[in-house]
Amino acid sequence: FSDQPVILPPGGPLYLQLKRWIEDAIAGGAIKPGDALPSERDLAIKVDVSRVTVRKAVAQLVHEGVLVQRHGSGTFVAPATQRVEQSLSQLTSFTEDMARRGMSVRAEWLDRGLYLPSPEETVILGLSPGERASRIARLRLSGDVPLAVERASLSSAVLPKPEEVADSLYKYLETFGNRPIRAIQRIRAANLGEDDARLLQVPVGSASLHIERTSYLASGRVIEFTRSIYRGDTYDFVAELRLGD
Ligand code: 16G
Repeated sequence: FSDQPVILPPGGPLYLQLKRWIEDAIAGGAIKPGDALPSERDLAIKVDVSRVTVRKAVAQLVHEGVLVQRHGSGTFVAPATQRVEQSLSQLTSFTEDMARRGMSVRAEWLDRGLYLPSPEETVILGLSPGERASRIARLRLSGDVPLAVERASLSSAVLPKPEEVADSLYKYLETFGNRPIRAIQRIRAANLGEDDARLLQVPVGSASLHIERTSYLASGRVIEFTRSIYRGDTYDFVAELRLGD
């Protein structure tokens, strides 16, 4: 933000003019991904509009995923994402995939607990009568960039203490000899609803990939049923194809 006076693009309500001005500043490179926006007060003074106008423009840009708000530290231009390749032919964990790319990995926990299973969980996980479903749900990030939302269900017999999963689910399962060795994965395109868009910090309606993975132990027992939502602007899924017989 230079010291030049701000000239808002004409047309429409003032908050939309300010919104467009911020969008143009980002598109033109005057403010870059990760940059902090001036405080609401400073911006109001600089642009010579009311704080209500600034708040409205910023709220809309946050809703659209252009800006992100971090509690206590302010408003920032959403970090740029780099696309990554994800193999479709190997049974790997998120943590392993990220380590292979040399990227950091972090989770924000949305849920960890034992629940009465849904009919779907009972059938897919092959739960016995009275057995609970152990659910873990988390937002998976690299640094500040959210990449995926994952909601996993396991039987309470294999994961009686979901709160003990600290980082990698597969690493945790491996310590009990329960690492899955095979999985069926189904991928479907979907537009993001409000809740998941907010978590992934992208505009509502953005493209995403909904992935369902059912994983099996060597014994043939299902160990995990996970629904993942991957950002469409980040992932390329790659599989090697061979000529069939
Ligand atoms: C991957 C799997 C997910 C599994 C997780 C374990 C997809 C679409 N999903 O994200 O099913 O639960 O890895 O990762 O690939 P973790 O060991 O790092 O927790």
